[in-house]
Amino acid sequence: MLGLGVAGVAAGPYLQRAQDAVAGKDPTGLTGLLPAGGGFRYYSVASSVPHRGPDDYTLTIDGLVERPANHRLDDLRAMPQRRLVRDVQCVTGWRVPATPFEGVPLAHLLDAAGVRPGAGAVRFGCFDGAYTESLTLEQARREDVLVALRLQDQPISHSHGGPVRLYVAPMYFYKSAKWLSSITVTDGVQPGYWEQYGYDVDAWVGRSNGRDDAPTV
Ligand SMILES: Nc1nc2c(c(=O)[nH]1)N[C@H]1C(S)=C(S)[C@@H](COP(=O)(O)O)O[C@H]1N2
Ligand SMILES: [Mo]
Repeated sequence: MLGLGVAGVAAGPYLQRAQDAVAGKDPTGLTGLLPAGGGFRYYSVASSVPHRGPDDYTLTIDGLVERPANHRLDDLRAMPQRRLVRDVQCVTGWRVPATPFEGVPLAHLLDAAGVRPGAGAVRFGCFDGAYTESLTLEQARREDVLVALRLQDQPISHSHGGPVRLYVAPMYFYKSAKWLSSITVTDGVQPGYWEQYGYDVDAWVGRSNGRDDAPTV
């Protein structure tokens, strides 16, 4: 526990520098600079992102599963929903307290697809065509990981990654991939977009931020 806390503090400045370095290459020059209201900041590594809604949104589930699927927005809305109220914490320091997210538990979608024996991880793709994330299968099955349809009790807006984004409550917000379009079950973890620039693959929000939701083992 103590080790995790110390690692979190030590990693902070390094991660900030990593993000600054990458922001310098951002074609828009806007990444991380635009306040998005309500304490959020707007982040996108892509300069423009298409809009998708009930007529043209699909979430693909594939990879090491028995029953690959394409879910439309209405399909997702008809599934069991869970609402969580937690603090949002970006690794660069900004935080939005007590933020409601609501959506389908990722574990429900994985169970519906039937994860094959031997699978170990999940990779997430986005319809911005650029961002990726991943989780171990054990992390992905946590009850506080959602395929989110609602933020602050409203449908998720385009700028917040709507109509569907991932929400990984116990981890830094970079894990919560916006504009989610695919969930691929894989053998092992493939580091996501920011993780290739030095962010932790295991992004537990640590004690240094007043929380410690990491496993105690
Ligand atoms: N597709 C996509 N998802 C993303 C990002 C991104 O650039 N593209 N940025 C991540 C980071 S670093 C943060 S802090 C949050 C920001 O979410 P917001 O724009 O809704 O505040 O989205 C995360 N998910
Ligand atoms: Mo972030």
